[in-house]
Amino acid sequence: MSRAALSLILMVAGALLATPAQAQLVNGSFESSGIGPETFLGWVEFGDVSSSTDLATDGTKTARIGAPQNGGYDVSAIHQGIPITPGQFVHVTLNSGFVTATPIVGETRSLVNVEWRDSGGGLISYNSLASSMSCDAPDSIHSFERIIGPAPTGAVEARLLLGIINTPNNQPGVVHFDEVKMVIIAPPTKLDIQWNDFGSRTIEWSGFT
Ligand SMILES: [Ca+2]
Repeated sequence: MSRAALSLILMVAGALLATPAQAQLVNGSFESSGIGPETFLGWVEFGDVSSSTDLATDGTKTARIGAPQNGGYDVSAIHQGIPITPGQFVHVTLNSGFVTATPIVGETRSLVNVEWRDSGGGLISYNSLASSMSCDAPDSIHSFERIIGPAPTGAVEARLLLGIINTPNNQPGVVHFDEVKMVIIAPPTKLDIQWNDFGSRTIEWSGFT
């Protein structure tokens, strides 16, 4: 191979590696295993995260995430981002639930956060919602759907964080997620904003970043 050809190949490879994050989430059904310490391909994790077959609605696997119960506002979660520009909105859909053997108890609840990140990876702001709570029936699936935005000034990434949070009372909980999607959409109409399938269950957390 000529030096020029090799150089071209290296340039192409470099361009591929430098390509920004994809416009859609990878492995939102959690069917593909991760590399190294990560349980799931495409997702970064921390805390109590594992693969499960309970409550799968697509394929055979879900992301099983357990509350850490370390005496504070403790979080276990997975996260993955897509590129965004200021003013854009994201449409998030997913299924979540818990099983009878490991219920979500009391104030413990799932987290569906969209974090707006700047070019240095710094957190600008975030929107925090809950998809599963202790008042839900066990062994049932909640279909969560929400339009979130707009992305603030300086945002280059919309990072979806899925997890569970317990309060200092250390109540337990394990949540399962499946069929997770987040896509960029055009700015919503007034009708879109009025539409809300989640009722009064929107929860804003100010103590956790
Ligand atoms: Ca799945």
